[in-house]
Amino acid sequence: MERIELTDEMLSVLRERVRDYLKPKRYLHTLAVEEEAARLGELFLPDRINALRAAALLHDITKRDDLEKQLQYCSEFGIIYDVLEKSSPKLFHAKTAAELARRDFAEFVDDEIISGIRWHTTGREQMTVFESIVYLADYIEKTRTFPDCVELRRYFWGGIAEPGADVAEHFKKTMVLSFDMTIRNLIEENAPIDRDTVAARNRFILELRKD
Ligand code: DGI
Ligand code: FE
Ligand code: FE
Repeated sequence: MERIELTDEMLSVLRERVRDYLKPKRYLHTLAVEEEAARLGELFLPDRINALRAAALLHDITKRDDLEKQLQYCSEFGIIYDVLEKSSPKLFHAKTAAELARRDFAEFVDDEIISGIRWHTTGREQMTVFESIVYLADYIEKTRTFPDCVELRRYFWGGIAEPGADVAEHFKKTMVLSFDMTIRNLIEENAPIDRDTVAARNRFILELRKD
């Protein structure tokens, strides 16, 4: 699929249309992810800022749906899942949001936007810069008050502000730290860790060793 050029007017329409899919608090989070993704885009992907904004606006559109509804989407869209995912129902929403966005918001998406939505929760091995930006924006957007999120936000923007900072390397280090935090919390909760999360962390660590 070709890349789509989203105008500011299209983003305004999208911003109103996604409101129907989100609870009020989630809508505020979504708008904050949009702003954060745009800031990160200015640093790392300046020609895709509006696409990043669209991915951010759509990333949680199935978050309010319960397990029954998630499973309904899975059969409707032919989404395959395993036992591990079924035991962690929070993992469904990234997959189902990607498919719902493709169906209900076809005129606002391209493959890059869909994959940004698809991988925003777990990450994956060899994540693209686009996927990484959506993932990180979700983690560090300014309304998040969870201590790890606050710490990661400070770590990332603090490192960027350092004179002579290697921004690409610092971005990778921030990604590793985010996975460390997520994995640590999952262990604390005795929850399974998705293989894509582990693969994503491993890949960023290997890339840092190469540098
Ligand atoms: O949808 P949001 O709340 O904005 O954020 P998100 O899509 O990153 O979802 C966060 C939730 O997903 C959080 O409760 C932890 C969970 N999660 C993230 N990675 C994994 C995971 N859960 C499991 N079981 N395994 C993972 O690897
Ligand atoms: Fe999410
Ligand atoms: Fe989110």
